[in-house]
Order: sequence, then C-alpha cells, then structure tokens
Amino acid sequence: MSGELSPIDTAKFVAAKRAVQYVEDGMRVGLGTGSTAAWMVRCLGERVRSEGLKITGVPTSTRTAELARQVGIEVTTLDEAKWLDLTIDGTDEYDPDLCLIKGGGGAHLQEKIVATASDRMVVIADPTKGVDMLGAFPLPIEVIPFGLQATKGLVEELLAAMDVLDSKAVLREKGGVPFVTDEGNHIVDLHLKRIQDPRKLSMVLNQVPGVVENGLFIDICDAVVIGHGDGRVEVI
Ligand code: ABF
Repeated sequence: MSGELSPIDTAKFVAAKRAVQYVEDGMRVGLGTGSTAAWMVRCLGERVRSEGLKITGVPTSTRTAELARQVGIEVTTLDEAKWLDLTIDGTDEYDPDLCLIKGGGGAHLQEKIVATASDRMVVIADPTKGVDMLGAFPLPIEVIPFGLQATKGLVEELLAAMDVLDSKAVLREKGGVPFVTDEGNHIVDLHLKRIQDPRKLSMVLNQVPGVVENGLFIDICDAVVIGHGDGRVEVI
C-alpha cells in the first residue's frame, strides 16, 4: 500500500502500522483523531480482520468512531471500558521531553481525557511535528460559549502578565462561524511562537474561568513513533 502513497502519507502510514503492533489481544484501546490517527484505525481494523484480534476501541471524536466502525473495530465508551490499556493518537507538535501540542483537529479535550485514562499513550507522527520548543503551532484552548469574549480577554491578560510577548488569541472559526467541538464548546487558538515553560502555562491556563482544557499534553505521552517518507520508522 505504501508504494502508491505520497511521502507524507507514507510517513503517517508506516508510523501507524508500527504503533498498532503494540496492541495485544483483549486490549481496550483509545483511538485518536486526525489524519495520522485515521491510518492507525485502518491498520488496526486490518489486524482485527486478518488476525481475528479481539479489542475494544474508545474513540476520541465522532469521526474516529465512524471510521472505527467502518473497519470492523468494536467501539465502546470510556465509561463502559472504565480504563484503557493503550491510547494511540496523533499530534501537532512534540518536543524532546515528549510534551505535545494537540488540538489542531478540535478534539483535544476528549483526547486528553482518553489519554490520561490509559496505562500508556503512544503518539504517531511524521517528522514535521518534531520541534525543539513547543509553540510554533497555535495552542488550542477549549472554552465554554458563555462569556466567551470575556474568557478570551482574561486569557490575553494572563499571557501579558506572564510576559508571553506579542501573543495573539484567535477565536477558531469554520465557515465564518465559531467552530463548535463535540461538547458544544468553542476553540481559541493562542499564537505564542515559543513556549518557554509549557508545564506552568498548562496549569495557569486551566485556572481561567471558562477555559475547559488546553492542548498541552505534559507527562502524558510515553513514546513517539516517527514515520518517514522513505518508509523508515523510529521510536523515541
Ligand atoms: C489529533 O491529531 C489532534 O490532536 C492533532 O491536531 C492531530 C494531528 O493531525 P494530523 O495527524 O492530521 O496531522 O490528535
């Protein structure tokens, strides 16, 4: 299959194919969201079909749930599963400490809940996601609709107080209207360029009333499987 794919899709495919090898019979698996995670769901479905692998999947978005059902993966809820053996998900950025920025797809709240309710989290990525310091990718925060503009203003004041210079908070839109998450909330993207202390920023952002969750994943990711366009795979 990888012969017909573009280099970037080959990278995503080989990372996904390698990561699903961590899945064992009987596992409860968190299924991530995004194009790389979609390759993982397809590869996992192939293992279910060809090996009779018996797993249950907990999706992190409605689109992942639909794809999982299409490829024959038994889908359940996190409440049904109670706890997960492994979560495999994509990312927007990873740094040398395996801290992540996620949420480009608008699903980071469910992704963080599922990932933290798992014994292990494995991230799959192409090399473009690797950075020396997080922040080039805008950091998504999920915000409830009530008082949205006030919350956005509070976040801007917080960033200024933290000397996060020339930062910008932008309400994410889709089709000219505010983007709506699976939970009916909105996303504000924080354009920060470089995040000196992601651990501290993650803690203080979630203290702002109205902020539900931010896209910084700190001490959650256990390994990153990096796929390359020439078919090589490395694990860090
Ligand atoms: C998802 O993977 C999101 O958190 C993140 O935005 C996305 C990356 O998407 P892709 O794999 O398409 O680059 O988990």
